[in-house]
Amino acid sequence: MRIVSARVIVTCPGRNFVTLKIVTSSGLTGVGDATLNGREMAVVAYLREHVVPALIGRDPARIEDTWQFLYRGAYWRRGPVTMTAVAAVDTALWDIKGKVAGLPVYQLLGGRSRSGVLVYGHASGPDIAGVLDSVSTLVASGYQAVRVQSGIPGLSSVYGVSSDPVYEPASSALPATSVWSTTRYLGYIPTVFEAVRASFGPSLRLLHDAHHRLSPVEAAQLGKALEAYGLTWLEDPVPAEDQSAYRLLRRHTTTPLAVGEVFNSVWDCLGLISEHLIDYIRTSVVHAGGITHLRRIFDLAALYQVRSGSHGASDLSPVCMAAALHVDVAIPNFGLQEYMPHTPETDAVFPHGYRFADGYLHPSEEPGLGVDIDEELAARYPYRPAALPVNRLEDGTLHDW
Ligand code: EZ4
Ligand code: CO
Repeated sequence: MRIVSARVIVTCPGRNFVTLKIVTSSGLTGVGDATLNGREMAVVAYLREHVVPALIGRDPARIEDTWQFLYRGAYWRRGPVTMTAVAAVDTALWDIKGKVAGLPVYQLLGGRSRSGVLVYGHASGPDIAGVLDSVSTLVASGYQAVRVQSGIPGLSSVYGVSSDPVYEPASSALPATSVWSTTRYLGYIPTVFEAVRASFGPSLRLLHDAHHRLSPVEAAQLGKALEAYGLTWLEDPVPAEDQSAYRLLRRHTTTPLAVGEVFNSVWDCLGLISEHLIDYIRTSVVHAGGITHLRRIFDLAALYQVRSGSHGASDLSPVCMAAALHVDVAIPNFGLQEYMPHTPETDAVFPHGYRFADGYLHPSEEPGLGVDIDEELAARYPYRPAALPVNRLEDGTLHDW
């Protein structure tokens, strides 16, 4: 069997998604997510210009060799654009291998280690009352783990908070501006968690995402202030590339830490994991080199009792979610999977067999990944440029978003 063609499909059923579809000489096809939010067309060009021509004629069974060929062979390694493109090819080849074997991909990864994949949903509100309502809605739909984000008095827009049921920060063609105050945030967030714990009791798992906005000592203060509320994790407290900050943080708080949604390779994770500076590694299939490389990261993490907590925001397509669930159900050190349902329009473009029940997601039992792209429907939603916002302090200084 040979690869005869590969199509890069861009579609915008409410938001942009990039998908690679690999076609083989036997007629079997495989799909991989290649979506990089706000930088979609860079990955499209990388795939169309540099990757797809080199795939034609290759044996689709040689997943590892193809990964090495694309990673080492390019000489220019790592980075979000490169690793998203490599991920798309790798994911599509695992899909094909599953179809050839007649098995769901998790069977090729060693089979089930658990009966389902525990997920966390997103709760948010403009203030404490709104947050409590939002957490109630999730709990009523079966969620056992909830990420809590809140509006902050005095700030007009805050990361993770939206009046729309579907949170979509990448909306305008050019970046919108949010205004941020760490002082206002640090003063309010502990009161939000105090109220949520008081209303929902000790067993609901609670998480919070600081979205890279704090200095090391501010993050240490927040971690300490939240200890009383028993978080499952505090996510991205400081900018992800400031890795020595975690040494300082660890000396001051036992709030568990989760990092990795902007990491692309095992090299980004190595120090934080091997020094026991984090508790959950949040790399994803689409942004960390596909199933092959994500599993390498999770195997490293397992040596240091670090568990997976994969990024699963709605800007990662159902193709990525389908692939993530096969990995999640198979690895020994699974922690938690992020889950934001997609819109009905997106679900229709990407028919899939995974399902949610009682706080868990379950991978498809179909051969391969159990997800596809309806190319005719996808063509009805042309690409619309959409950028992530930038964040400025109250005096106008550019800050991390
Ligand atoms: O801001 O996926 O944990 N989830 C997140 C996400 C990210 C977006 C960026 O594209 O932090 O909402
Ligand atoms: Co995050």
